[in-house]
Amino acid sequence: SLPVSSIRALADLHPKPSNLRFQYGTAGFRTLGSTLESVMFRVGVLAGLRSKKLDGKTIGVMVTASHNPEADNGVKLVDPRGEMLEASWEGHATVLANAADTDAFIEAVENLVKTMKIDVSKPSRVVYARDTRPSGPQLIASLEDGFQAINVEARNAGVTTTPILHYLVRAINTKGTKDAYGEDSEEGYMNKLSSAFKKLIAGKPASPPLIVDCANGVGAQAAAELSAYLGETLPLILHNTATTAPGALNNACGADFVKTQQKPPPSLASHLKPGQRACSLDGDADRLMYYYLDERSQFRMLDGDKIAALVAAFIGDLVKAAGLDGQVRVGIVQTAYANGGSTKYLSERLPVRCVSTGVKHLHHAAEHYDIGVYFEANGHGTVLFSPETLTKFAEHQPSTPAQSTAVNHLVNLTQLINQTVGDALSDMLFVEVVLAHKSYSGFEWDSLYVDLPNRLVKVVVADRNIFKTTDAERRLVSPPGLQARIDELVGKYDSGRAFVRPSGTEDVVRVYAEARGKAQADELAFRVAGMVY
Ligand code: 16G
Ligand code: ZN
Repeated sequence: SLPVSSIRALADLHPKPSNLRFQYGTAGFRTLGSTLESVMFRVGVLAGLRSKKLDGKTIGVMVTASHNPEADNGVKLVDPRGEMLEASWEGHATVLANAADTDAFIEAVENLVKTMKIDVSKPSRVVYARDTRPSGPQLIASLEDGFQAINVEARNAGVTTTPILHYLVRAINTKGTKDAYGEDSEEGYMNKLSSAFKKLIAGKPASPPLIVDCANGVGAQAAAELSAYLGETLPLILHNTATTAPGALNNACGADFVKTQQKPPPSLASHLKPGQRACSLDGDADRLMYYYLDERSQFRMLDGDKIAALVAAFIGDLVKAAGLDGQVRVGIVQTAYANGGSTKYLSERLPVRCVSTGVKHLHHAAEHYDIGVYFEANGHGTVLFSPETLTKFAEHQPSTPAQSTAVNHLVNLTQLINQTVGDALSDMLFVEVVLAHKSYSGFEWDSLYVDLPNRLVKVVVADRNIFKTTDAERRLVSPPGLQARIDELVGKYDSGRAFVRPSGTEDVVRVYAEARGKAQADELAFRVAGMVY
């Protein structure tokens, strides 16, 4: 039975702040770090229960607030295959986090055990990690109390990136099976990625150095390690690596800064010469933005959509070259934020689906293809290879040397790509492979298609819950009548497109607009925002 007295004693040390309500949203729990102690404790207990429910499989717990300001923190759970927590458990997490006091918490735990039919005598295993935020150590201590409360076998993965934690979860759970994902250590991850990379670029001319903006976060550590594994095969010049400098994390740097400000981090300004390519990681290294300066020193951004265009076309070509065309279906998943230029380019080549914002939606939809490529414009994305596809690669009898080479490349890509979740470092290596194979500089890559001018605005409204969407968030069903007015307005703009959706991470409504010209896109966005307000 549940160790109620142990839970009680430890829960009493982590009382819930009475004035706050927590929600397990698209990115887990995320808010001011100093308010999260009770949440961490309770998530520790919940992770143990989730593991028991899944017969002792290892569950991941990542303490991070990604690209948010340094004072924020957060926590999310990772399911046994390295994927996001199953959606139905998000509600359980929210209920546990909001129980008013220890008694209510214990009652909520008992309820969960009963309704989910959890056999509490099963073992429970968890692997956990944190990013470099100053609030991390104390929050980890609360989390560990949660593990202790229900006797979880907990493995501390220390300070590492979100994607490495996801990798570890999958590696641990597949150890010794035919689906073994890799050695369950950070070295195992580095080895796997770097050796696949070296095979993929063998025989290609040496890459010019790549500037990497590490957002002053945990990616700095991982990138330095990776750089040592890569050696001369890919010279990395790391910037913004001040992981202990107060206030530095994500401050005027990182992938989110670059994407939202549409400019390079000021700290890189003097290092960016025309033609030099660079990329930015976010605070937990699961998002990636590339960019370069053109010959007129204009900043050119290569965002998640451009990455999708580059890598999806490459994979599609390899599948053809391998003689697997028709047997292996490659498809792409985007969200409504994907630039219309990218959607047009991609859908002329491969099937494209649009789904709601949030990694879990993209990931799930990508699983329906034999090879599913998904990227959000913000730089989060990966490629999924179905188990049947892996078998096809293994059993395929190439009829020419060219086919054989292409299959080998595909197999090496399955090793290079972190299929559990978007991974800035893995995606960076993938991009570098494609650039090397195609002999592309940033310029040729950027020229695959032209971005439509666009504008994103946030609107603070009295109640964002009245905004309800359909059709992968591209249309509003509520408030009544608003969508018809938006449609009428959009119709007046050349290549106009606009949509309104409530944010899942902030108390705002977001308005996105695109049009043929920059001024038109801005105008459309602000006029729609005016209707929402
Ligand atoms: C979260 C999502 C991200 C999405 C963003 C949208 C995950 C792990 N992260 O950060 O994919 O792009 O939310 O935020 O799912 P919004 O709802 O505030 O626009
Ligand atoms: Zn992130």
